[in-house]
Order: sequence, then structure tokens, then C-alpha cells
Amino acid sequence: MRIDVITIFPEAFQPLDLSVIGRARAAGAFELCIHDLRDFTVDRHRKVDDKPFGGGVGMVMMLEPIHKALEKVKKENPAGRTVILSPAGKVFNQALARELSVEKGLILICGHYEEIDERVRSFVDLELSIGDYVLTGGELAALVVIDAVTRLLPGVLPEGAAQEDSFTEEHLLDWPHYTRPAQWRGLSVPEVLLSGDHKKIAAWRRKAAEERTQRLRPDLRQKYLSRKSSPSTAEGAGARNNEHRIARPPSR
Ligand code: JCQ
Repeated sequence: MRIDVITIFPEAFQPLDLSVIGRARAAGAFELCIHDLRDFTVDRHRKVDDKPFGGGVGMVMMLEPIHKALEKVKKENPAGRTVILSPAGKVFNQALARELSVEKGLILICGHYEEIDERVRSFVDLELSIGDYVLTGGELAALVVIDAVTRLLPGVLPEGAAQEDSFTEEHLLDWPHYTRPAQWRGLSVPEVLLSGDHKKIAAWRRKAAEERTQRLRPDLRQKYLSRKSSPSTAEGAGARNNEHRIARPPSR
């Protein structure tokens, strides 16, 4: 997969040089290209924003630099899905991370200031939100999406590690984990985990995951149960509305 990012803060993507994702990138599991939006400006001041029509505080990101950047980047990443990050987007989750992880390419556009000119939505494929809060820019949201998507690519995690997350797509939290020592300052490990009985251990984990989900995230548990009974409506209006998905034939 090739990922391009269009941003006014290229340095914000340094975290992707670290740890698991950094090593995977160095090993060629995916390609990442960061583009400075100011390189696509047309004026002496390298201006990327302007005052809002109709007045008001704050600035609006201009269309022209974003469009110019996209023109260049799309030539290098022709199958890349163009994505903008904003609180108005479709709320990102593990299922969306899986969907994006099978794309040939992604092109992420990071907004700043108060807003992006609304007309940008006429030339992007998808608008994503990482949650219901407001950030100062799209960079942190893009980092979250890149991390969640790239860890699903072949060769990034140890064999089987990403498969275990299928649990989370069933709307279950992970089961409790323990490591040595088995006794620590009066805190012990559940007996069954020391038994060596793998069938019993698997059953315990399933039950523990369900109990823990009910206790800590009853909302997830509810979705899990309603999906089992009527799969198409389990996500509610969020999944049914197609507003964030702009029609385009799937990439080859
Ligand atoms: C992303 N959840 C919050 C803020 C406007 C493109 O328009 C805007 C983008 C941002 C930055 O992204 C977020 C965000 N997911 O705040 C305002």
C-alpha cells in the first residue's frame, strides 16, 4: 500500500518512524510520502488559508493549494482513495480500518484553522472522523488512521496478532491478560490459566471477555447482541447513511 499525506506540518508524522510501524515501513510493508501543502501555493507568502465569505472569526483552507497537491499526488498514487479528516466525517472504527487496509493506496488531507472550503468535498472520496471532539488540525487524526490501517497489512504484526482483533469486530473487548509472577504482593492469576488445559482456557477467556465488555462497555455489548439478531441494522443510522462515501468505482 502507498499512503500519501498532504499537510502544513510534515514534522507531525515523525511518530511513524518509530516502533512497529517504523520498522514495517523501513522493511517495505507500506510506502509513506508526506507532502508540504505550502509547496503547492501560488503566492509569495505561501498562503494556504483565507477569510470566510460572510464574515466571522477564523480562517478557511483554500481550495487551490489542496487541488494542486492532489493533482501531483494522484499521478504518483493513482489508485489512492482521497480522504479528509474532520469531526464531520464518518466515525472511524476497526471495521473501517480493515476496509481501508485492502486499498492499494490512500491520500490523506489534513485540514487546519477552522475549516476547509466546503467545495473540497466535491473532489474527495471519503470524510473520516476519529471521534466526537475537535482537534486543532487533521494531523493527529491522520496518524491514528495510518497506525490502525498499517498494523493490519501483511508482515507488520507477528503472524496471527491482527487476527485476534476479529474479537473487537464482534464488539467484544479483549480478555484479561497476565504474565509472571503468578503471585505478586497478594495479587494472583486466575487458576485456570496455569492449568495447561487449552480448551478450558479458551472457554474462560471467551466468558471473561463477555463479562468485561458488559461491565466496562455495555454499549459495545448491546451492538454485539443486536448484530447477532439482525445484522443489517446493528450499527443504526450511522452505517445506513452513505453521505460520507462519495461514489467512485473501486480501485483495481
Ligand atoms: C477528526 N475527529 C476530530 C478540525 C475542521 C477539515 O475540517 C476540520 C478538520 C479538523 C481536524 O480534525 C478533527 C477531528 N476527527 O478535529 C476542524
